[in-house]
Amino acid sequence: MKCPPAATRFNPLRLSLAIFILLAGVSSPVHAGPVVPPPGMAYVPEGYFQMGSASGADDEKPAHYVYTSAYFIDKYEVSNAQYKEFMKATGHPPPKFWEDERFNPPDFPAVGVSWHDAMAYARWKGRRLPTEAEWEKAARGKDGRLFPWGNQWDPGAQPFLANVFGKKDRYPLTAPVKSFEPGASPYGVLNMAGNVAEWCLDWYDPDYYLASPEINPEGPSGPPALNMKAVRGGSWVNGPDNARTFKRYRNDPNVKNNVYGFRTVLPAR
Ligand SMILES: [Ca+2]
Repeated sequence: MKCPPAATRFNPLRLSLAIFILLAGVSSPVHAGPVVPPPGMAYVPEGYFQMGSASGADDEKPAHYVYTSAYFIDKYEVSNAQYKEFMKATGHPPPKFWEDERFNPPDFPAVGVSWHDAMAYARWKGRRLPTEAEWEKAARGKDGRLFPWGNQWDPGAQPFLANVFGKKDRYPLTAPVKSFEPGASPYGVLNMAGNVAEWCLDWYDPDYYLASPEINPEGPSGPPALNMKAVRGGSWVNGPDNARTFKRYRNDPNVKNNVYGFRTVLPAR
């Protein structure tokens, strides 16, 4: 009796191999490749970073490790051009200083916005303001640095790294949101030191770090006694010490001035 040709002969070993390859292909994780942030945003991966400072002001202590889930954050402060789109789409009233030519060029940061205005813009974009933890991690990375670019800063030396008080950085007031590229943070986020100080999501509590959760802290659950929101990064009216990555500011969420702006966050899921 003749055997069938080799190519058509039943081969249990070959069948097992085929099933294995099929199952392996189905059960293997999909290799998604590098994360592609939405336009104008930077990706900050999940993980721990050092928050606060062991030797700074009382509200910056103690230095402690905090974990955040992955998120995207605006690479730039929200500009007047972007805010104009929001006003056009929603009828939201213009910020204070909207007609002030010193602050209103399209590529300059939106100022004169309250915390509530900033939140309204963020919601319109399907986003929110960064928590203090998200803001600080995006500014300083995981090595506890003092400034977005590192630990050293001579504000008069080139390249200029940030817009703080004075004219040495070429800007006596605010600067375009895409300026100071050499001062980018480890995640490529610009102007986390200076230019406009930035509203954060959290209520401000000077004692929050003494008992804050380790995972995704979001600040006190309700308004504490001070009834103020956190503000970060320092601005064009501050000196270098006040533009450190862990420096905490606060103010009434209704205040509108020409030194506060904001940027938005989108959780990465
Ligand atoms: Ca800033």
